Amino acid sequence: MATQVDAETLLSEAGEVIAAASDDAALANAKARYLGRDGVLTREMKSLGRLAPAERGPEGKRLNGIKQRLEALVNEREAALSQMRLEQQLAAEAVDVTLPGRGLGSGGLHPITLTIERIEQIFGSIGFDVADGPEIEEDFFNFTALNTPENHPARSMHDTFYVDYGDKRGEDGGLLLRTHTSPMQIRYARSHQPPIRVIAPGRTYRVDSDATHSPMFHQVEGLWIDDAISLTDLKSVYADFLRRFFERDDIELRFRPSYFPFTEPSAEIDMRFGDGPLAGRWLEVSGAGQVHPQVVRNIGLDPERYIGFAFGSGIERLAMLRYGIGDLRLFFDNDLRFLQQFSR
Ligand code: 2NL
Repeated sequence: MATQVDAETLLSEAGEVIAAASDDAALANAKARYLGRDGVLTREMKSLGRLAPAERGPEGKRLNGIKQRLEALVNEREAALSQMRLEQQLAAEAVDVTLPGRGLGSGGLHPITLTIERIEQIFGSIGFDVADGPEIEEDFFNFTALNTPENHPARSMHDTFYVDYGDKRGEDGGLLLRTHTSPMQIRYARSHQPPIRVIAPGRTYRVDSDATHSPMFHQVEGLWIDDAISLTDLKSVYADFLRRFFERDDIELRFRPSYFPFTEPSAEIDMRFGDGPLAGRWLEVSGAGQVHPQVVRNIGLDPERYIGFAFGSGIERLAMLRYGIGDLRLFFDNDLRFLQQFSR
């Protein structure tokens, strides 16, 4: 009994099955069907032994020829599938190099920075210098020079962050995160001659954290000392500042008696808009006063000869009033949707 498989029929049928294999798994199945251990061709090969010896040689040759052509068909299909895969991948990963670039997103200044720049510009225009100084400060410049008694509650660890900083020690012993920007003014006043006319904006730190207090916040202080600077000058300077800061002239000021160790007399400055959503409401915007004679002495001047005023205002508060911001924490959340509203 002969292995009478017809080469052309087999090859054309196998050709169709192999060509229809649309992925590696289908091709492996097709290959197994013709060339595998239970495949059509293998079966034919196995039956060679039943042929007459004289027929085995030619028939074996014929089957081998078919096998080679089948293998060639499988290899071709394999190559075609691999080429298709590559083309699909290239199409999926195609980059359109003709598109315009995305560019670098432009940064912007933080609203607190913008507010500080605005304050510096206004005070600069009336002759105030800008002081700078360390945020890690010595006890002397933060408290002692400002006439703050040794037992004052502000000096307690409940209110002030103290810093352990190797063997670096201030005159009175400790280092701390400055609780106001006054120490910059003390440093400035001790190294300049009157008239001393300076503002000191910057970061300050207090042990306080809730919806309306951040442990880090910003202050601007002002100091003007000469031989005849009075609270009258404070009122005109601060009124001018507020009118220019808020860009309106319907602003009223009110001084309320208060107490600070570094000024005497001391006052809280309230302001009131004549118009708009806050009209008629007194808003506290600053502490202020006449520089205490002991502080004048501590900066190296004779209080019999020199006199002046100082004030301290919260920058977040001024920025919130100017921009209509309702929540202090927005300044520190770093949410771009908030911050981008201020970049110009
Ligand atoms: C407040 C109070 C104030 C000062 C700060 C000051 C600075 C020197 C001398 C004297 Cl060098 N005084 N600064 C004076 C009065 C009040 O700030 O509650 N600010 C938010």
